[in-house]
Amino acid sequence: MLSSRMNDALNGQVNAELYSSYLYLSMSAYFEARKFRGLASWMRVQAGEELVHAMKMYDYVVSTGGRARFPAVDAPPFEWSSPLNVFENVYNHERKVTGLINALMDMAMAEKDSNTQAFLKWYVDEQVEEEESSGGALNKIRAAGTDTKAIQSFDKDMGQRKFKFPRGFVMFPYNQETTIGSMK
Ligand code: OFO
Repeated sequence: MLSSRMNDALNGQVNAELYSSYLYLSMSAYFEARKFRGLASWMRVQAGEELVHAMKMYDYVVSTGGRARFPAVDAPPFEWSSPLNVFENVYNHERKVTGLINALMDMAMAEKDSNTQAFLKWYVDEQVEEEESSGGALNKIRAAGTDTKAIQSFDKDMGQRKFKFPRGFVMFPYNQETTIGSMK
């Protein structure tokens, strides 16, 4: 059973994950407008992953008898000064999210809520990956500088990223026949 404080804090994180999804979709649209299809695709996959992060946490709140509540999601920025500036923002954003997850873990430990601690461990590990992948992308685009060929090759490489659901996560538990991408 979640304490009401923990319930509120997890609801706050669902909101933060939804904001992340919004942010990356906005970045995807920025790259679409500039014809960087690979980067647009990478950001779109990232937006999908953030939605999964939100849903996984929502499922945890519901399954532990908590009550999900949905305050407004902030509007993300619409413009960035350059592709490099986008990735600087991605990296900084992920570092901020790591701080939010660590604060949730501190709260679960202070409340001796071992269930929530075990649940949050997945997010702690995920944030290590998020910082690694966004930091790696930032280093690459920084190294490309103003070299058009290097930026095009970065765009192409980034477009190879594939979306994967986390192991064991079911997006539509009440309708197992729904397959993402099957509807035309
Ligand atoms: Fe949900 O990890 Fe990024 O923000």
